[in-house]
Amino acid sequence: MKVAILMGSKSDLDIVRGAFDVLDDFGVEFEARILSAHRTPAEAAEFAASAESKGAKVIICAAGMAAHLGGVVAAHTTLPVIGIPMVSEPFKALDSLLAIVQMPPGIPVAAVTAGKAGAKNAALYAISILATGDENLAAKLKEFRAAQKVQVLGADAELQKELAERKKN
Ligand code: RP5
Repeated sequence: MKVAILMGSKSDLDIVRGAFDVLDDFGVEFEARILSAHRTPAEAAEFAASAESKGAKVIICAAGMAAHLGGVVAAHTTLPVIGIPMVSEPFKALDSLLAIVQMPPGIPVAAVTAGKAGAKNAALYAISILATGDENLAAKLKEFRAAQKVQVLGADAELQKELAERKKN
């Protein structure tokens, strides 16, 4: 296992699956658990404390509402921790985002945006951390960026064609 993923509830799983997809695409081994900072605090702490010895290089924590999971995990490990704020009622993702980023100095947690984009970016960020020590993965990341660029430039070329047609008519 290279990446450990925790989510606070089964209700987070649909969004977190987006991170599984990216890690699978890059061939990065991960382990994922549903463990809560509040409902299963001992299990979450034990998972965090043992992740490094199981080979994890980075931990992703998805949580909503009073999203303390990333902070609690970071308190039990020196591995980099990335938080994904979950969208929840009544404050959407703002409460989760603030809970994740408002760590006291000394125990950092990085945060990505909420929702699907956040899950995808958490996985990509974890991959970029792993890629600093893995040439293969670094090459795959560069390929991914190049493919993304081709897609955007393709869309732009189509738009220019459409606009040129409009001018003619
Ligand atoms: C958090 O509370 C979880 O991460 C979830 O986003 C939120 C709501 O949990 P459920 O009531 O849906 O289990 O701990």
